[in-house]
Amino acid sequence: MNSKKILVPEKLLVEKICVLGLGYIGLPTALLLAQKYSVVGVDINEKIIKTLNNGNLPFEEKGLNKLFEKVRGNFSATQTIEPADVFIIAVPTPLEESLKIADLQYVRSAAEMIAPHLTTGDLVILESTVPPCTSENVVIPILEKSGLNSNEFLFVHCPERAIPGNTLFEMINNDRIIGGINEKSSNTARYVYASFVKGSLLITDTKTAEFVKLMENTSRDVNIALANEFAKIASEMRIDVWKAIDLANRHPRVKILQPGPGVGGHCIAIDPWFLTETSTHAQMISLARAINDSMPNHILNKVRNILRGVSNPVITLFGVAYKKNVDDWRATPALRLIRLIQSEGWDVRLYDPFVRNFPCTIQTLHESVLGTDCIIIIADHDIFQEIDPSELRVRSKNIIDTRNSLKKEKWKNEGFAVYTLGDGTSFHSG
Ligand code: SAJ
Repeated sequence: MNSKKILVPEKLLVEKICVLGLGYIGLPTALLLAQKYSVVGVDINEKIIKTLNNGNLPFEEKGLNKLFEKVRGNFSATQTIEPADVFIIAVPTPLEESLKIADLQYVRSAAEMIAPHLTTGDLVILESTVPPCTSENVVIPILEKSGLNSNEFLFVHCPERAIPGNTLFEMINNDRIIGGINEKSSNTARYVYASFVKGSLLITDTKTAEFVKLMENTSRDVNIALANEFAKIASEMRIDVWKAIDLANRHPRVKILQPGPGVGGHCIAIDPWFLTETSTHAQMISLARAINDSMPNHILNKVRNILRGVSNPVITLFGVAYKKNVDDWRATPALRLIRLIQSEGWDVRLYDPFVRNFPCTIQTLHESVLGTDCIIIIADHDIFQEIDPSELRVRSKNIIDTRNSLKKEKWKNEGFAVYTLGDGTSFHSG
């Protein structure tokens, strides 16, 4: 047995860490670890590697630039994996849309990349979100192709919990779950994360860790679905759901989330399916998914009502990111709404000052509204508050606010009809 290093956690020798996947989670994690360790970031995307090696970041995130500047001496980016003491897998787990199951191809190939470099006592950390038992049934068997069996290397699942838009703060301050295949694995991972995590590092087994992560995101999805259902019911009853939710949340044990145009992003719209794929008992989870996915249709119904009789309508979406103040547009409900509008044969224009590389053209504010009949706010970026409605050269003055984000009077004073989702007066789908 090749005994490359001392494996007593309290005396652990970790010098080099290899992070596979330099996306919204992998890159911040790599840079936080580079404050203490020598870190190599690996990504199959050549553009990301070049961008980083030229001293730039591939995406924006609060505080990341400053951290990057600080740790650049300890961090390098490459397309090929290198031997290390710790390997962290932070690659995406997309949804196989037609089957509603996890597509594990990136997780598999990351494990395949690690296996030839794995030596006795190395620690492998899986951060990517996966269906329960994936560590045991998929990842560890691939790592064993190294010739080592699972008691010769260390393995934990340590799901990330940070919220895009506040990633660094949450990576440092949130509690984390560490699910090891044995005590030594968990203790070693705890030692590594303790270099930057101020929250508690809570130890469990791998399967429970996988399940906990999915429960967290699923509970948020179900809660948002409930808020969306409340919004529709409140509309029927001419009640302002936003005020009603505020009041209900004054109960000490009630925390209802906010209605909106649907749930996007790479996590909450996807992870709940990883539970339904492994169980025959899931019912509420898929119903919540269906409710949230139906919100763009609900909005379209409203647009149909507003624009009845208008020939060749033009509709403008403000904010195609999946939520406010981020540039990430993965699984954004805007995409579904765009398709629905196009299938009506209507013209759709888009404005989002943050989003890049979107599949449809994004225009400037004034181009996007020129001659439009209806503006719809999808992601309520703070910057939209600065828009002066008197300067917009629209054809018809209609604005739909799916987030209850507008200062209504400002728009009404310029002659706009303001329709707010769930406000009890303006958003009836009939
Ligand atoms: N949304 C609503 N109403 C709400 C809250 C959110 O409609 O009240 C929508 C958002 O607009 C967005 C979607 O839900 O389209 C998801 O946004 P989010 O802010 O709820 O969550 P994410 O996807 O940015 O990050 C989540 C977080 N999980 C939880 O809060 C349980 C984060 O902590 C996870 O690390 C992340 O998923 C992940 O990577 O799994």
